[in-house]
Amino acid sequence: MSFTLPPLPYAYDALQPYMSKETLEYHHDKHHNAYVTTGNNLIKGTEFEGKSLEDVVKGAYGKNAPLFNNAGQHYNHLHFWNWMKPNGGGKIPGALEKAIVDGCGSIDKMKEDFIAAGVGQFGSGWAWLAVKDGKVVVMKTPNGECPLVHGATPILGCDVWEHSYYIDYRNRRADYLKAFVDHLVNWDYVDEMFQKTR
Ligand code: MN3
Repeated sequence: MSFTLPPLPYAYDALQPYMSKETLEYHHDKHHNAYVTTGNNLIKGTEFEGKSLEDVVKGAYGKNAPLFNNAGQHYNHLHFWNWMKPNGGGKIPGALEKAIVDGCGSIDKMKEDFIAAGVGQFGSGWAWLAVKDGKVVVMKTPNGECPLVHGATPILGCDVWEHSYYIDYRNRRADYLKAFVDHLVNWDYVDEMFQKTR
């Protein structure tokens, strides 16, 4: 199975004013596409050819860094586009809301910790909500890593590489993360991933 780049699940201008058409054109069409084509070149002839994307990500971690970086970023971005929607943020589905309160203390605390994780990630990386040992936790990872390689299952991630926000927010990463949490998150998709961990 080779990696393919699906179209964005909404129009390029659908997330404005929180994420611009220009950002999505570069981020999806250039950055994500590069992970797909580079990943396809790197996987050829390896033991990972024909495996599921999640198995490639987990198997290549610590073993084949160039392949891991590209497969990991492909996995992260496939979900990232779906973790956002126009008019996002807002109501969190009931069972997920309860699990977040149980794991993080409160919804406000989860948002605060999620933003702090993204701001505190030195250099490129991701802020996450993940399920670890049955509990919803906030995590952060560098570069193309995700919770899958740290014994957890990601249910929400925010890309804090500069290519994700610099056109719209310049150096203001905290403002980008706040806009992501308040106006972009597709909690139905987060809930879908959460339900699969139950
Ligand atoms: Mn990115």
